[in-house]
Amino acid sequence: MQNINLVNLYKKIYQIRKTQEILIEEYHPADEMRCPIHFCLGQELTPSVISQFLKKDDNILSHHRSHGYYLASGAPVEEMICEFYGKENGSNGGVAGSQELSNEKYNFYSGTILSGMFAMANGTAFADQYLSKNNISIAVIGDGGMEEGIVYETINLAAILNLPTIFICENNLFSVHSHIKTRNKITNFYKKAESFGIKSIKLNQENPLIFFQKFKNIFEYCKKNKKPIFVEVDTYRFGSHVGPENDLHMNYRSDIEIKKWRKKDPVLKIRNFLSKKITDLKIKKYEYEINNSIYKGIELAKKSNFPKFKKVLENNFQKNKYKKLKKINKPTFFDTKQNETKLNPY
Ligand SMILES: Cc1ncc(C[n+]2csc(CCOP(=O)(O)OP(=O)(O)O)c2C)c(N)n1
Repeated sequence: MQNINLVNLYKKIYQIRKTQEILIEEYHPADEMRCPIHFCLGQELTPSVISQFLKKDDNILSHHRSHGYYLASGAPVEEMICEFYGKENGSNGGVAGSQELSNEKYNFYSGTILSGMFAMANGTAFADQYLSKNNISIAVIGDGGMEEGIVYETINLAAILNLPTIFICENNLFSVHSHIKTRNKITNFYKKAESFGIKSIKLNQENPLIFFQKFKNIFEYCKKNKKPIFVEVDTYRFGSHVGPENDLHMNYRSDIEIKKWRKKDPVLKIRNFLSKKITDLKIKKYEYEINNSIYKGIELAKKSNFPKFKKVLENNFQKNKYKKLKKINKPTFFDTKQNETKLNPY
């Protein structure tokens, strides 16, 4: 396989997985992270592959299951952890927590309003198009998010304006505890997206190297043609919908189903590929370094300060971003010459 840096890919997927595992361990009984957290155990492949193609000024916008995409952007793990502990050196100054996690320096944004970040990506992609920049936007939501009306307005507008965005649906079969088949007659979301006249494909995680190659083509398509593309990924979350606890007692899925997905874990598959290229000792050294940085983040978070109330008020973006918004807020692409409707006399 050409152009694949297995070391970098493994380091990223391992970092995402291990951050989840360590934070799950740390959550209780310490209870020092006081925000609800949607862990992405099992869903690490898409963000780690994306991280291999992202350019510095590309935008990445994610739903609530966001840690993988935060780390894919290259933003520091320590700042993310400090954010979960509500500390002033967190990526959002300690006031966002997990569900509204962002890191402006790395063009990473997430939000808890289901599907909201799809629509926001039309904004970032339009800004880049308007300013004649070559960046693209990557927007990620889940299968539950695909049931919101705003998704289809967003895709339609992106199609009409040729907005350079990779729209991704991480289809993990569940919206909280409801199975996709109880919620949709037609479960192929990529077909629905295709009906808006954009390129649309479906991927599975069976072979991470093929998955990598397909994403390479997706990035090339979006960058070269400056057009939107939709990708549906079949995936599975190993943990509960929210929080560190197991939710098997809810009986919405079986232990056997989870074990079946665990057997084809992409993290292990990529480690196996890598072990054919470099020694196990070398892999363990990388793993050790990553574990260390996560534990250091926790240590730092625990001894850092909570933000001062007055400082928190400075986060009101209206004050420091308003001038920029005013400048860009000129009608440019809407048909301003459209004639006003004049009724004929009766
Ligand atoms: C507009 C809106 N409606 C409902 C919710 C509550 N909610 C949070 S997560 C979720 C399920 C999301 O499922 P999916 O999009 O498949 O993502 P997953 O959690 O499976 O990753 C719901 C309904 C919300 N956050 N926003």
